Amino acid sequence: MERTLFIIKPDGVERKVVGEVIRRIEKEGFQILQMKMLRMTKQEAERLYAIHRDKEFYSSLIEFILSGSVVLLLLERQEAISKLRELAGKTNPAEAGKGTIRGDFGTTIQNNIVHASDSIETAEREITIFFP
Ligand code: FUP
Repeated sequence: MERTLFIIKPDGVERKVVGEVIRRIEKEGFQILQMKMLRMTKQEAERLYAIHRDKEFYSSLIEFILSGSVVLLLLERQEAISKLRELAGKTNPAEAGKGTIRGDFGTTIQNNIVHASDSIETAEREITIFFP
């Protein structure tokens, strides 16, 4: 069994697709171990996106993730990390396939509805930020 961090970003909450997104992941066999809705602190956002600190989109990305409430889920499943990223779709909604969460609900590469950890190491680091 693997654990991963899943985030429904402010655009997902704003667009009222929280229920639909959670329905999709439960249907694929993910167990919700913990879940909470909150507004991230600047410090949490900076820890989450530390790897992107030097990118040109970084400040805009931080501003976006702080712009509203997010839903944080600690999920468990076999091969949870790769399966969840498959369900989420490619980073850019324009390239994400139909039937993926980002493909169906995302609008721009920044406003792409959800975040899903991309490796075992990243998942451990990200889970610690929000579910210590
Ligand atoms: P992903 O692992 O699919 O979430 O994608 P990345 O780690 O590459 O990017 C993290 C977040 O940065 C994305 F969800 C959205 C944002 N981003 C931009 O805003 N612009 C870009 O050009 C690339 C990523």
